[in-house]
Parts: sequence; C-alpha cells; structure tokens
Amino acid sequence: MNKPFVAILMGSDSDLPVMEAAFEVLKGLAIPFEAKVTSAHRTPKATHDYVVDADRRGCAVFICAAGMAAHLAGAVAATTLKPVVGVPINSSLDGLDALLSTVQMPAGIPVASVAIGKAGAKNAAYLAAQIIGIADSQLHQKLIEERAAAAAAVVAKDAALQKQLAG
Ligand code: RP5
Repeated sequence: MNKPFVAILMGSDSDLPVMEAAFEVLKGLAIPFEAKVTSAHRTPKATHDYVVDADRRGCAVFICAAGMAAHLAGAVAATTLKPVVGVPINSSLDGLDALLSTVQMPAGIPVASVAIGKAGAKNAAYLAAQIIGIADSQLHQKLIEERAAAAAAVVAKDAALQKQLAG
C-alpha cells in the first residue's frame, strides 16, 4: 500500500510564502505531500477533480489555504470524507474575513480551522501529522520527541533569562 500523503491546496500563488511553513514541517517529519494552486472560485472544476483524484490515490489529510472570501476548505470538505484543515490567509481585513469564512461551516461538513497565517500553516501540518500518526507509531514517536525538544527549548530560554536577571 502507498504511504498516505498530505495534499496542500492554495487559492493563489500569493498564499505560497505563508504555506511554505507547512512544507517545512512536513519535510521535517518525512511526510510525503503534494502542493497545488487551485481556487474554489476561479477553477472550481479543477479543484473538484483534483480532490477526487487525490482522495482515490491515498491522500490522508487535505490542508487548504485561502484568503478573502475563503471557500476553498469548505469546497474541498464538501467533496471528500478525509479530514480537511483550513488555513485562513491574511489577504485583506487582517485575515478576519478568511478566518470567519473558513471556520463558520454549516453542520455536517466540518473544516478544522487553524490560526491565521504562518502559525496556522505550521499547525495545519502538525495536525495532519497527528492524524496520520494515529496509525503510524514511528511518526507518533517523532511528534513526542518534537514536543519534548520544544519544551526543553523553553526551559533553556527561561534559564538564560534568569541568568541575565541575576546579573
Ligand atoms: C484567495 O484570494 C486566495 O487564496 C488569496 O489569498 C486571495 C487573493 O488572491 P490573488 O488575487 O492574490 O490571486 O482566493
């Protein structure tokens, strides 16, 4: 069986600088992914056809990034039963328009919305990793180790601050 992969969809290439943060997280965890510029509004049929095909080929999680009236994650969620994570992009109105468009899905068609911008892009990738990690103990272990390293980094930063304050 093919390794499950993550599909990252972006409404525009203008979303790419933010979504590169998700690429880095997935690369670091050795999770295969595809990335595609495709729009719910400008290329609705191509978006639909890609999602159906990716689903059939073993896509485990879809990550969808869009700004403004951000319908990409919702349109993808309407097409697949795989988990869909939505990343609101700050293209206008500080990203609030995209956040509300992404998060306010009607009941029955869920989108897991993360934060606006780069933190959201990273968390979308981690969430996808956690979902895949349910059935992949090696990946799950990697996530445990990453969290431990992140905690150790905070402890080290605090130790440096305490040293500085002590003069
Ligand atoms: C959305 O509209 C895209 O996801 C992008 O964030 C925003 C603006 O798109 P461009 O005009 O930069 O192509 O669909």
